[in-house]
Amino acid sequence: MASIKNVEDISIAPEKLKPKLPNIYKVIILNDDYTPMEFVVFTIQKVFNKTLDEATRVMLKIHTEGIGVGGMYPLEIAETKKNQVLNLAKEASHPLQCIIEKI
Ligand code: TYC
Repeated sequence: MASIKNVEDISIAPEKLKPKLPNIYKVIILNDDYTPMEFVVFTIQKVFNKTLDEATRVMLKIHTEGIGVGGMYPLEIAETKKNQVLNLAKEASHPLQCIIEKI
């Protein structure tokens, strides 16, 4: 096996030197005709740690525009938040939908 005699002989691929930021995902909540507004506000407060005021604004944006962003996170956290929203909705028998999308 060839041995390295000089530090100059060590080469590192440029992509390995670049500090890599994690991919970030938007957690998007969708509007529907049946889920009560209060339930959406409650869910946004609980899952995304928002105040009543912030959660109400997000809910109204979803209600008027069709979609809204609860928060933005690395993949594993975004998946967890999405599942928390879907589980709360399922438990309460509401059709509230939530998806994640890479920025
Ligand atoms: N459109 C619903 C209603 O009128 C309220 C609602 C808001 C539902 C946001 C879902 O993500 C949602 N009751």
